[in-house]
Amino acid sequence: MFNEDESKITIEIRDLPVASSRRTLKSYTSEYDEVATAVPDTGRKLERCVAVSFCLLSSQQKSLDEERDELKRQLNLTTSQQKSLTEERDELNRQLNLFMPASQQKSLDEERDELKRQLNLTNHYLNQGWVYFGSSFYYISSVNKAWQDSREDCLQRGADLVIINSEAEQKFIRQYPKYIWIGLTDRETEGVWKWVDGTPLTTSFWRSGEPNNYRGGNEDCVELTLDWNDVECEQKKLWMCEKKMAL
Ligand SMILES: [Ca+2]
Ligand SMILES: [Ca+2]
Ligand SMILES: [Ca+2]
Repeated sequence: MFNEDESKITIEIRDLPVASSRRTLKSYTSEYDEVATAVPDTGRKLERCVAVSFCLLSSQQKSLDEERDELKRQLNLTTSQQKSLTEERDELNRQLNLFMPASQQKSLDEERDELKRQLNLTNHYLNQGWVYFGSSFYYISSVNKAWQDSREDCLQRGADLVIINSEAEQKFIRQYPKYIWIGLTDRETEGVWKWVDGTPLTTSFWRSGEPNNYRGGNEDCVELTLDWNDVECEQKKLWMCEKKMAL
């Protein structure tokens, strides 16, 4: 008969091709007991034990094979579903192109981007205290500066001193505090008034008796009170910037 220690057999399988099948088999006590009862011979019992162990291994191998086959099946299913989705997407694109040519889509995209850009810019100006009127944003300063420094400030803000193109614009600006610089000057040629964008003066709103080049003729810049007056450019005044933007 076997002693107790012999009833626990450990067999290591080293030569199976699949690495995962190299496992330590141990303590198949119950299987061994069955074998020990049926076959009294020690050698045969061992053979039977090994045979039982191989059976178990084969069974595990089979189970692994089945698992692999199932995974392959699922992978194929996924690939097939993906192919079907790709085809569906292509068909939708084809129908969309039929309905709306690519050039039209591009144009809509560009329009959307432009609207976004304008919206961002509008928010930017409104947040900085600019006011929208007609087709421009307007900014009025809170400090006084000479005409040229005032203009520099407007340029730094992406704008220029205000250009008054119409009576409506003139009326709009008259609501603001008196004595503000506007973008009109005759510094280049005395008596030839030009706006800061280089355009000549056509519609004017001079106060009666102005421009008068008062006291020595050095009045080359224009302030807006209710109407316009030419004054020396070095005087320090509030100013108004204008940024044209059609919304
Ligand atoms: Ca204007
Ligand atoms: Ca002058
Ligand atoms: Ca004057």
